[in-house]
Amino acid sequence: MEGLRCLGMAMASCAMTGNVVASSDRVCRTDGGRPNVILILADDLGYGDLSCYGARNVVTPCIDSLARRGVRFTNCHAVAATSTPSRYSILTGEYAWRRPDTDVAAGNAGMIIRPEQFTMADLFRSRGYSTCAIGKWHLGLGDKSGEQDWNAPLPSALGDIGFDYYYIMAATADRVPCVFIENGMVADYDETAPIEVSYRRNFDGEPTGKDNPELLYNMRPSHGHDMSIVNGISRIGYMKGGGKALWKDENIADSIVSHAVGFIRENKDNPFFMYFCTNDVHVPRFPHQRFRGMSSMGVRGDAIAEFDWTVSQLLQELDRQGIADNTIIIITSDNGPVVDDGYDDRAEELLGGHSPAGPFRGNKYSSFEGGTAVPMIVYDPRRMADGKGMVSEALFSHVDFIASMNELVGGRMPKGAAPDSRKALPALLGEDSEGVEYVLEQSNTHVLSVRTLRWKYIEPSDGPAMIQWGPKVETGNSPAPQLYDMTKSLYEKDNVAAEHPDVVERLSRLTAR
Ligand code: NG6
Ligand code: CA
Repeated sequence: MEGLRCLGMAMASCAMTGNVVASSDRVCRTDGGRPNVILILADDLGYGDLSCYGARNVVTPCIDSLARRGVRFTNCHAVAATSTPSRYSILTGEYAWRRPDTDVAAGNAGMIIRPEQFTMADLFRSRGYSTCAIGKWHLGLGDKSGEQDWNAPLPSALGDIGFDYYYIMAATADRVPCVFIENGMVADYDETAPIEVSYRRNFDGEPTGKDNPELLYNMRPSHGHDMSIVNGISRIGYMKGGGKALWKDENIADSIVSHAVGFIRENKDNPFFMYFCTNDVHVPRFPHQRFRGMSSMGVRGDAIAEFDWTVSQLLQELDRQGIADNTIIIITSDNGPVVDDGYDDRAEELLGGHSPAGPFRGNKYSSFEGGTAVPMIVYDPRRMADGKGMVSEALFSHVDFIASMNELVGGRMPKGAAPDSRKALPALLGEDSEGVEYVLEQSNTHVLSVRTLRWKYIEPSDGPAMIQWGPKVETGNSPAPQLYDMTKSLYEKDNVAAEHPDVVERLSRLTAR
Protein backbone atom coordinates (compact mmCIF):
# COMPACT_ATOMS: atom_id res chain seq x y z
CA MET A 1 0.00 0.00 0.00
CA GLU A 2 2.92 2.35 0.58
CA GLY A 3 3.30 5.04 -1.99
CA LEU A 4 -0.34 4.83 -3.03
CA ARG A 5 -1.66 7.99 -4.62
CA CYS A 6 -4.93 9.07 -3.06
CA LEU A 7 -5.62 12.60 -4.07
CA GLY A 8 -9.18 12.73 -2.79
CA MET A 9 -8.10 11.98 0.72
CA ALA A 10 -5.28 14.45 0.47
CA MET A 11 -7.81 17.11 -0.40
CA ALA A 12 -9.81 16.15 2.68
CA SER A 13 -6.83 16.39 4.98
CA CYS A 14 -5.96 19.65 3.32
CA ALA A 15 -9.34 21.05 4.28
CA MET A 16 -8.71 19.87 7.82
CA THR A 17 -5.92 22.29 8.48
CA GLY A 18 -6.91 24.95 6.01
CA ASN A 19 -3.50 24.55 4.48
CA VAL A 20 -3.71 25.08 0.75
CA VAL A 21 -1.26 23.03 -1.24
CA ALA A 22 -1.89 21.82 -4.78
CA SER A 23 -3.29 18.32 -4.45
CA SER A 24 -1.23 17.08 -7.39
CA ASP A 25 1.87 17.57 -5.24
CA ARG A 26 0.70 14.99 -2.79
CA VAL A 27 1.50 11.39 -2.34
CA CYS A 28 -0.36 9.58 0.41
CA ARG A 29 1.79 6.93 1.93
CA THR A 30 -0.93 4.72 3.25
CA ASP A 31 -0.30 1.65 5.31
CA GLY A 32 -3.81 0.90 6.53
CA GLY A 33 -2.65 -1.68 9.08
CA ARG A 34 -0.09 0.60 10.65
CA PRO A 35 -1.35 4.14 10.98
CA ASN A 36 1.00 6.69 12.47
CA VAL A 37 0.05 7.72 15.98
CA ILE A 38 0.74 11.08 17.57
CA LEU A 39 -0.10 11.33 21.25
CA ILE A 40 -0.18 15.02 22.16
CA LEU A 41 -0.04 15.54 25.90
CA ALA A 42 -0.62 19.05 27.21
CA ASP A 43 0.55 19.96 30.68
CA ASP A 44 -1.98 21.08 33.31
CA LEU A 45 -4.60 21.78 30.65
CA GLY A 46 -7.97 21.52 32.37
CA TYR A 47 -11.19 19.90 31.26
CA GLY A 48 -12.66 23.34 30.64
CA ASP A 49 -9.65 24.94 28.93
CA LEU A 50 -10.47 24.31 25.25
CA SER A 51 -13.23 26.16 23.46
CA CYS A 52 -14.77 22.86 22.32
CA TYR A 53 -15.13 22.08 26.05
CA GLY A 54 -16.73 25.44 26.83
CA ALA A 55 -13.68 27.61 27.56
CA ARG A 56 -14.32 31.34 27.83
CA ASN A 57 -11.93 34.15 26.88
CA VAL A 58 -9.71 32.01 24.63
CA VAL A 59 -10.32 30.15 21.39
CA THR A 60 -8.71 26.94 20.17
CA PRO A 61 -9.84 26.72 16.54
CA CYS A 62 -7.48 24.00 15.42
CA ILE A 63 -8.32 21.60 18.22
CA ASP A 64 -12.01 22.44 17.89
CA SER A 65 -11.87 21.50 14.21
CA LEU A 66 -10.37 18.10 15.10
CA ALA A 67 -13.14 17.65 17.67
CA ARG A 68 -15.71 18.32 14.96
CA ARG A 69 -14.32 15.43 12.95
CA GLY A 70 -13.21 13.06 15.67
CA VAL A 71 -14.37 11.91 19.08
CA ARG A 72 -14.52 14.34 21.97
CA PHE A 73 -14.54 12.58 25.31
CA THR A 74 -16.42 13.78 28.37
CA ASN A 75 -15.22 10.98 30.63
CA CYS A 76 -11.48 10.64 30.14
CA HIS A 77 -9.26 10.41 33.19
CA ALA A 78 -5.58 10.83 33.89
CA VAL A 79 -4.26 8.28 36.34
CA ALA A 80 -2.85 10.93 38.66
CA ALA A 81 -3.36 14.58 39.51
CA THR A 82 0.32 15.40 38.86
CA SER A 83 2.65 14.84 35.98
CA THR A 84 5.23 12.18 36.83
CA PRO A 85 2.81 9.47 38.01
CA SER A 86 0.36 10.32 35.25
CA ARG A 87 3.03 9.98 32.55
CA TYR A 88 4.51 6.88 34.13
CA SER A 89 1.14 5.16 33.85
CA ILE A 90 0.60 6.24 30.25
CA LEU A 91 3.92 4.87 29.10
CA THR A 92 4.00 1.66 31.15
CA GLY A 93 0.34 0.73 31.66
CA GLU A 94 1.04 0.30 35.36
CA TYR A 95 -0.58 2.35 38.11
CA ALA A 96 2.07 4.68 39.47
CA TRP A 97 1.03 4.04 43.06
CA ARG A 98 2.35 0.51 42.75
CA ARG A 99 5.84 2.07 42.69
CA PRO A 100 7.27 4.18 45.55
CA ASP A 101 9.37 6.50 43.38
CA THR A 102 6.89 7.98 40.94
CA ASP A 103 5.95 11.27 42.60
CA VAL A 104 6.73 14.65 40.98
CA ALA A 105 10.35 14.11 39.94
CA ALA A 106 13.23 16.52 40.46
CA GLY A 107 15.18 17.59 37.38
CA ASN A 108 18.05 15.35 38.44
CA ALA A 109 15.98 12.24 39.20
CA GLY A 110 17.35 9.00 37.80
CA MET A 111 15.34 7.34 35.06
CA ILE A 112 12.17 6.06 36.71
CA ILE A 113 11.08 3.67 33.97
CA ARG A 114 13.74 1.00 33.95
CA PRO A 115 15.14 -0.45 30.70
CA GLU A 116 13.67 -3.86 31.46
CA GLN A 117 10.14 -2.43 31.55
CA PHE A 118 7.98 -2.66 28.44
CA THR A 119 6.77 0.75 27.30
CA MET A 120 4.39 2.17 24.76
CA ALA A 121 7.45 3.04 22.68
CA ASP A 122 8.64 -0.59 22.83
CA LEU A 123 5.22 -1.68 21.68
CA PHE A 124 5.28 0.50 18.58
CA ARG A 125 8.90 -0.33 17.90
CA SER A 126 8.10 -4.05 18.03
CA ARG A 127 5.67 -3.46 15.15
CA GLY A 128 8.28 -1.72 13.02
CA TYR A 129 7.42 1.84 13.92
CA SER A 130 9.95 4.63 14.39
CA THR A 131 9.36 6.19 17.78
CA CYS A 132 10.12 9.54 19.33
CA ALA A 133 9.51 11.60 22.45
CA ILE A 134 9.46 15.36 22.15
CA GLY A 135 8.93 18.03 24.80
CA LYS A 136 8.38 17.60 28.50
CA TRP A 137 9.70 14.34 29.92
CA HIS A 138 9.64 14.47 33.75
CA LEU A 139 10.41 10.78 34.26
CA GLY A 140 14.08 11.02 35.17
CA LEU A 141 17.28 10.43 33.21
CA GLY A 142 20.46 8.51 33.85
CA ASP A 143 21.18 5.67 36.22
CA LYS A 144 21.17 7.44 39.57
CA SER A 145 19.42 10.46 40.99
CA GLY A 146 21.69 13.44 41.45
CA GLU A 147 24.69 11.79 39.83
CA GLN A 148 24.27 12.70 36.18
CA ASP A 149 27.14 14.35 34.37
CA TRP A 150 25.26 16.75 32.12
CA ASN A 151 28.42 17.39 30.10
CA ALA A 152 28.70 13.87 28.72
CA PRO A 153 26.38 11.27 27.19
CA LEU A 154 23.88 10.02 29.79
CA PRO A 155 24.43 6.35 30.66
CA SER A 156 20.75 5.51 30.37
CA ALA A 157 18.01 7.47 28.77
CA LEU A 158 15.02 7.14 26.48
CA GLY A 159 16.89 5.08 23.91
CA ASP A 160 16.86 2.29 26.51
CA ILE A 161 13.09 2.32 26.85
CA GLY A 162 12.03 2.23 23.22
CA PHE A 163 12.50 5.72 21.80
CA ASP A 164 14.54 5.97 18.59
CA TYR A 165 14.75 9.73 18.80
CA TYR A 166 14.09 12.25 21.54
CA TYR A 167 14.35 15.96 22.17
CA ILE A 168 13.15 16.60 25.67
CA MET A 169 13.17 18.77 28.75
CA ALA A 170 14.49 16.65 31.62
CA ALA A 171 11.65 17.63 33.94
CA THR A 172 9.50 20.76 33.80
CA ALA A 173 10.14 24.34 32.77
CA ASP A 174 10.21 25.36 36.42
CA ARG A 175 12.94 22.86 37.32
CA VAL A 176 16.63 22.88 36.45
CA PRO A 177 18.45 21.90 34.28
CA CYS A 178 16.93 24.37 31.82
CA VAL A 179 18.32 22.71 28.69
CA PHE A 180 16.99 20.28 26.11
CA ILE A 181 18.38 16.78 25.90
CA GLU A 182 18.66 15.29 22.43
CA ASN A 183 19.49 11.61 22.16
CA GLY A 184 21.36 11.39 25.46
CA MET A 185 23.26 14.67 25.26
CA VAL A 186 22.50 18.26 26.13
CA ALA A 187 21.33 19.84 22.88
CA ASP A 188 23.42 22.73 21.57
CA TYR A 189 25.94 22.02 24.31
CA ASP A 190 28.16 24.97 25.08
CA GLU A 191 31.70 23.87 25.93
CA THR A 192 32.47 27.22 27.47
CA ALA A 193 29.79 26.76 30.13
CA PRO A 194 29.90 23.30 31.74
CA ILE A 195 26.67 22.38 33.49
CA GLU A 196 26.30 21.54 37.16
CA VAL A 197 23.02 20.71 38.85
CA SER A 198 22.07 20.27 42.49
CA TYR A 199 18.79 20.04 44.33
CA ARG A 200 20.59 20.43 47.66
CA ARG A 201 22.75 23.53 47.56
CA ASN A 202 23.57 26.53 45.45
CA PHE A 203 26.87 26.94 43.62
CA ASP A 204 29.21 29.62 44.95
CA GLY A 205 28.49 33.06 43.60
CA GLU A 206 25.39 32.08 41.59
CA PRO A 207 22.39 34.37 42.05
CA THR A 208 19.05 33.03 43.24
CA GLY A 209 15.51 34.35 43.10
CA LYS A 210 15.52 34.50 46.88
CA ASP A 211 18.64 36.64 47.22
CA ASN A 212 18.50 38.56 43.94
CA PRO A 213 14.87 39.38 43.13
CA GLU A 214 16.14 42.36 41.11
CA LEU A 215 17.35 39.89 38.45
CA LEU A 216 13.89 38.45 37.85
CA TYR A 217 13.12 40.52 34.77
CA ASN A 218 10.67 38.04 33.25
CA MET A 219 8.71 36.60 36.17
CA ARG A 220 8.63 36.43 39.94
CA PRO A 221 7.53 33.52 42.06
CA SER A 222 4.39 33.59 44.21
CA HIS A 223 5.48 30.56 46.21
CA GLY A 224 8.58 28.35 46.01
CA HIS A 225 10.55 28.70 42.73
CA ASP A 226 13.18 30.97 44.29
CA MET A 227 16.39 29.13 43.46
CA SER A 228 18.52 29.44 40.29
CA ILE A 229 17.66 32.15 37.80
CA VAL A 230 17.51 31.33 34.10
CA ASN A 231 16.12 33.77 31.53
CA GLY A 232 15.06 36.18 34.27
CA ILE A 233 12.87 33.54 35.95
CA SER A 234 13.81 31.72 39.14
CA ARG A 235 13.28 27.96 39.28
CA ILE A 236 13.25 24.91 41.53
CA GLY A 237 16.78 23.57 42.04
CA TYR A 238 20.24 25.00 41.45
CA MET A 239 22.25 25.00 38.28
CA LYS A 240 25.37 26.56 36.95
CA GLY A 241 26.55 27.01 33.38
CA GLY A 242 24.64 25.98 30.30
CA GLY A 243 25.52 29.09 28.29
CA LYS A 244 24.02 28.92 24.82
CA ALA A 245 22.24 25.65 25.58
CA LEU A 246 19.92 27.30 28.11
CA TRP A 247 16.40 27.55 26.80
CA LYS A 248 14.44 30.73 26.44
CA ASP A 249 10.97 30.03 27.76
CA GLU A 250 9.32 32.04 24.99
CA ASN A 251 10.88 29.73 22.38
CA ILE A 252 10.02 26.35 23.90
CA ALA A 253 6.90 25.84 21.78
CA ASP A 254 8.75 26.79 18.58
CA SER A 255 11.62 24.57 19.51
CA ILE A 256 9.59 21.42 20.14
CA VAL A 257 7.47 22.07 17.04
CA SER A 258 10.52 22.33 14.82
CA HIS A 259 11.94 19.07 16.14
CA ALA A 260 8.60 17.31 15.74
CA VAL A 261 8.29 18.61 12.20
CA GLY A 262 11.79 17.33 11.46
CA PHE A 263 10.88 13.89 12.75
CA ILE A 264 7.68 13.79 10.70
CA ARG A 265 9.62 14.72 7.56
CA GLU A 266 12.24 12.08 8.15
CA ASN A 267 9.66 9.38 8.84
CA LYS A 268 7.05 10.19 6.27
CA ASP A 269 7.67 6.93 4.44
CA ASN A 270 7.41 4.60 7.42
CA PRO A 271 4.98 4.23 10.32
CA PHE A 272 5.85 6.28 13.37
CA PHE A 273 4.72 6.92 16.92
CA MET A 274 5.29 10.34 18.39
CA TYR A 275 4.91 11.07 22.11
CA PHE A 276 4.63 14.83 21.97
CA CYS A 277 4.42 16.68 25.27
CA THR A 278 4.07 20.42 25.47
CA ASN A 279 5.26 22.69 28.23
CA ASP A 280 2.02 24.63 27.77
CA VAL A 281 0.20 25.37 30.00
CA HIS A 282 2.53 24.57 32.90
CA VAL A 283 4.30 27.28 34.89
CA PRO A 284 6.24 29.39 34.26
CA ARG A 285 3.75 30.37 31.56
CA PHE A 286 5.76 32.42 29.13
CA PRO A 287 4.29 32.12 25.63
CA HIS A 288 6.03 33.75 22.70
CA GLN A 289 5.28 37.41 22.10
CA ARG A 290 3.14 36.61 19.06
CA PHE A 291 0.59 34.85 21.29
CA ARG A 292 0.49 37.61 23.89
CA GLY A 293 -2.97 39.11 24.12
CA MET A 294 -4.65 36.33 22.13
CA SER A 295 -6.79 35.68 25.19
CA SER A 296 -8.07 38.10 27.77
CA MET A 297 -6.65 35.92 30.54
CA GLY A 298 -3.02 36.90 30.43
CA VAL A 299 -0.28 34.35 30.03
CA ARG A 300 -2.31 31.31 31.09
CA GLY A 301 -4.90 31.94 28.36
CA ASP A 302 -2.21 32.92 25.86
CA ALA A 303 -0.41 29.65 26.59
CA ILE A 304 -3.63 27.83 25.65
CA ALA A 305 -3.62 29.72 22.34
CA GLU A 306 0.04 28.76 21.86
CA PHE A 307 -0.91 25.12 22.52
CA ASP A 308 -3.59 25.27 19.83
CA TRP A 309 -1.05 26.74 17.39
CA THR A 310 1.39 23.97 18.30
CA VAL A 311 -1.17 21.33 17.36
CA SER A 312 -1.90 23.16 14.10
CA GLN A 313 1.76 23.03 13.12
CA LEU A 314 1.92 19.25 13.47
CA LEU A 315 -1.27 18.84 11.45
CA GLN A 316 0.03 21.10 8.71
CA GLU A 317 3.22 19.12 8.44
CA LEU A 318 1.29 15.83 8.15
CA ASP A 319 -0.74 17.42 5.44
CA ARG A 320 2.33 18.72 3.62
CA GLN A 321 3.87 15.26 3.67
CA GLY A 322 0.66 13.64 2.44
CA ILE A 323 0.26 11.43 5.50
CA ALA A 324 -2.56 13.21 7.30
CA ASP A 325 -5.00 10.56 6.08
CA ASN A 326 -3.07 7.83 7.87
CA THR A 327 -2.17 9.50 11.16
CA ILE A 328 -4.22 9.11 14.31
CA ILE A 329 -4.10 12.14 16.58
CA ILE A 330 -4.83 11.94 20.28
CA ILE A 331 -4.91 15.16 22.30
CA THR A 332 -5.18 15.08 26.08
CA SER A 333 -3.60 16.47 29.26
CA ASP A 334 -1.48 14.96 32.03
CA ASN A 335 -3.61 16.25 34.91
CA GLY A 336 -6.15 18.90 35.79
CA PRO A 337 -5.59 22.64 35.79
CA VAL A 338 -4.17 24.95 38.41
CA VAL A 339 -4.31 28.71 38.44
CA ASP A 340 -1.60 29.99 40.78
CA ASP A 341 1.06 27.27 40.69
CA GLY A 342 3.90 29.32 42.09
CA TYR A 343 4.48 32.33 39.81
CA ASP A 344 2.99 35.76 40.02
CA ASP A 345 1.42 35.67 36.54
CA ARG A 346 -2.04 37.06 37.38
CA ALA A 347 -3.69 33.89 36.11
CA GLU A 348 -6.25 33.99 38.87
CA GLU A 349 -7.21 37.66 38.64
CA LEU A 350 -7.68 37.47 34.89
CA LEU A 351 -9.92 34.39 34.67
CA GLY A 352 -12.93 36.59 33.89
CA GLY A 353 -15.47 33.85 34.52
CA HIS A 354 -13.48 31.09 32.80
CA SER A 355 -13.51 27.77 34.68
CA PRO A 356 -10.30 25.81 33.92
CA ALA A 357 -11.76 22.60 35.36
CA GLY A 358 -15.10 23.11 33.62
CA PRO A 359 -17.97 21.79 35.73
CA PHE A 360 -15.72 19.85 38.11
CA ARG A 361 -14.70 20.56 41.68
CA GLY A 362 -11.01 20.67 42.60
CA ASN A 363 -7.91 21.27 40.53
CA LYS A 364 -4.52 19.70 39.83
CA TYR A 365 -3.31 17.78 42.93
CA SER A 366 -6.88 17.06 44.07
CA SER A 367 -8.91 13.91 44.60
CA PHE A 368 -11.93 15.75 43.27
CA GLU A 369 -12.53 15.28 39.56
CA GLY A 370 -10.86 18.55 38.63
CA GLY A 371 -7.55 16.84 39.48
CA THR A 372 -7.79 14.06 36.93
CA ALA A 373 -10.74 14.64 34.57
CA VAL A 374 -9.05 15.79 31.39
CA PRO A 375 -10.07 16.70 27.87
CA MET A 376 -9.40 14.11 25.17
CA ILE A 377 -9.96 14.25 21.44
CA VAL A 378 -9.20 11.31 19.20
CA TYR A 379 -9.13 11.75 15.46
CA ASP A 380 -8.66 8.75 13.19
CA PRO A 381 -8.89 10.05 9.62
CA ARG A 382 -9.32 6.53 8.29
CA ARG A 383 -12.79 6.32 9.75
CA MET A 384 -13.82 9.83 10.69
CA ALA A 385 -14.71 12.60 8.34
CA ASP A 386 -15.77 16.21 8.35
CA GLY A 387 -19.07 16.70 10.12
CA LYS A 388 -18.98 13.18 11.51
CA GLY A 389 -17.53 14.16 14.86
CA MET A 390 -19.12 12.85 18.00
CA VAL A 391 -19.13 13.34 21.73
CA SER A 392 -18.44 10.17 23.70
CA GLU A 393 -19.33 9.58 27.32
CA ALA A 394 -17.33 6.36 27.37
CA LEU A 395 -15.22 5.95 30.49
CA PHE A 396 -11.52 5.87 29.63
CA SER A 397 -8.33 6.00 31.68
CA HIS A 398 -4.90 6.89 30.34
CA VAL A 399 -3.62 3.64 31.84
CA ASP A 400 -5.60 1.90 29.10
CA PHE A 401 -3.75 3.56 26.23
CA ILE A 402 -1.07 0.93 25.89
CA ALA A 403 -3.34 -2.13 25.71
CA SER A 404 -5.58 -0.22 23.32
CA MET A 405 -2.64 0.74 21.11
CA ASN A 406 -1.60 -2.90 21.17
CA GLU A 407 -5.01 -3.76 19.73
CA LEU A 408 -4.62 -1.03 17.15
CA VAL A 409 -1.31 -2.26 15.78
CA GLY A 410 -1.90 -5.97 16.39
CA GLY A 411 1.13 -6.26 18.62
CA ARG A 412 2.08 -8.76 21.27
CA MET A 413 3.12 -7.62 24.71
CA PRO A 414 5.39 -9.75 26.85
CA LYS A 415 3.91 -11.51 29.85
CA GLY A 416 3.59 -9.12 32.79
CA ALA A 417 3.84 -6.00 30.63
CA ALA A 418 1.37 -3.15 31.20
CA PRO A 419 -0.28 -4.98 34.11
CA ASP A 420 -3.09 -2.48 34.71
CA SER A 421 -3.92 -1.59 31.12
CA ARG A 422 -7.22 -2.78 29.65
CA LYS A 423 -8.13 -3.04 25.98
CA ALA A 424 -10.46 -0.20 25.11
CA LEU A 425 -9.76 0.51 21.44
CA PRO A 426 -13.45 0.59 20.42
CA ALA A 427 -14.07 3.24 23.08
CA LEU A 428 -11.08 5.27 21.87
CA LEU A 429 -12.38 5.16 18.31
CA GLY A 430 -15.91 6.12 19.30
CA GLU A 431 -17.38 2.68 18.57
CA ASP A 432 -18.22 1.78 22.17
CA SER A 433 -20.14 4.27 24.26
CA GLU A 434 -19.46 2.67 27.66
CA GLY A 435 -15.72 2.17 27.85
CA VAL A 436 -14.08 0.54 30.83
CA GLU A 437 -15.92 -0.52 33.97
CA TYR A 438 -14.09 1.83 36.32
CA VAL A 439 -11.06 4.07 36.52
CA LEU A 440 -8.71 4.68 39.43
CA GLU A 441 -7.35 8.14 40.18
CA GLN A 442 -4.50 9.21 42.44
CA SER A 443 -4.21 12.56 44.22
CA ASN A 444 -0.82 14.14 44.87
CA THR A 445 -0.86 12.60 48.36
CA HIS A 446 -1.75 9.14 47.02
CA VAL A 447 -5.39 9.19 48.07
CA LEU A 448 -7.18 6.91 45.61
CA SER A 449 -10.57 7.45 44.05
CA VAL A 450 -12.73 5.27 41.86
CA ARG A 451 -14.89 6.59 39.08
CA THR A 452 -17.61 4.65 37.26
CA LEU A 453 -20.11 6.02 34.80
CA ARG A 454 -22.40 6.77 37.72
CA TRP A 455 -20.30 7.02 40.86
CA LYS A 456 -17.26 8.73 42.28
CA TYR A 457 -15.79 7.25 45.44
CA ILE A 458 -12.92 8.89 47.38
CA GLU A 459 -11.24 6.81 50.05
CA PRO A 460 -10.99 8.31 53.56
CA SER A 461 -7.84 10.25 54.41
CA ASP A 462 -6.52 12.41 57.22
CA GLY A 463 -4.97 15.25 55.26
CA PRO A 464 -6.11 18.88 55.32
CA ALA A 465 -9.05 20.04 53.18
CA MET A 466 -6.90 22.67 51.42
CA ILE A 467 -3.32 22.42 50.12
CA GLN A 468 -1.08 24.06 52.71
CA TRP A 469 2.00 24.94 50.66
CA GLY A 470 0.83 27.45 48.06
CA PRO A 471 -1.83 26.67 45.47
CA LYS A 472 -5.37 27.47 46.58
CA VAL A 473 -6.69 24.01 45.85
CA GLU A 474 -9.18 21.78 47.63
CA THR A 475 -7.56 18.42 48.21
CA GLY A 476 -10.75 16.38 48.44
CA ASN A 477 -9.50 14.85 51.69
CA SER A 478 -12.01 13.74 54.27
CA PRO A 479 -11.72 11.28 57.15
CA ALA A 480 -15.03 9.73 56.06
CA PRO A 481 -15.59 7.85 52.81
CA GLN A 482 -17.09 10.03 50.09
CA LEU A 483 -19.49 8.91 47.40
CA TYR A 484 -20.97 11.18 44.77
CA ASP A 485 -23.65 10.43 42.22
CA MET A 486 -22.13 11.95 39.08
CA THR A 487 -25.39 11.54 37.15
CA LYS A 488 -26.99 14.05 39.54
CA SER A 489 -24.17 16.61 39.59
CA LEU A 490 -20.64 16.71 38.22
CA TYR A 491 -19.61 18.98 41.10
CA GLU A 492 -18.84 16.67 44.00
CA LYS A 493 -20.91 18.22 46.76
CA ASP A 494 -23.55 15.87 48.12
CA ASN A 495 -21.85 12.96 49.79
CA VAL A 496 -24.28 10.02 49.63
CA ALA A 497 -21.93 7.40 51.12
CA ALA A 498 -24.24 6.82 54.09
CA GLU A 499 -27.17 5.99 51.78
CA HIS A 500 -25.23 3.52 49.64
CA PRO A 501 -23.01 1.42 51.90
CA ASP A 502 -23.03 -1.44 49.36
CA VAL A 503 -21.60 0.81 46.64
CA VAL A 504 -19.00 2.20 49.04
CA GLU A 505 -18.00 -1.32 49.99
CA ARG A 506 -17.74 -2.48 46.38
CA LEU A 507 -15.75 0.54 45.17
CA SER A 508 -13.51 0.71 48.22
CA ARG A 509 -12.30 -2.82 47.45
CA LEU A 510 -10.85 -1.50 44.18
CA THR A 511 -8.57 0.85 46.11
CA ALA A 512 -6.90 -1.97 48.06
CA ARG A 513 -3.13 -1.94 47.55
C1 NG6 B 1 5.08 21.64 42.56
C2 NG6 B 1 5.50 23.01 42.09
C3 NG6 B 1 4.61 23.37 40.91
C4 NG6 B 1 4.71 22.30 39.83
C5 NG6 B 1 4.40 20.95 40.43
C6 NG6 B 1 4.58 19.83 39.46
C7 NG6 B 1 6.31 24.41 43.93
C8 NG6 B 1 5.96 25.40 45.00
N1 NG6 B 1 5.33 24.01 43.16
O1 NG6 B 1 5.86 21.25 43.63
O2 NG6 B 1 4.93 24.62 40.40
O3 NG6 B 1 5.99 22.30 39.29
O4 NG6 B 1 5.23 20.69 41.53
O5 NG6 B 1 3.74 19.96 38.39
O6 NG6 B 1 7.46 24.02 43.83
S1 NG6 B 1 3.57 18.79 37.39
O7 NG6 B 1 2.47 19.16 36.53
O8 NG6 B 1 4.80 18.69 36.67
O9 NG6 B 1 3.27 17.62 38.18
CA1 CA C 1 1.15 18.46 34.79
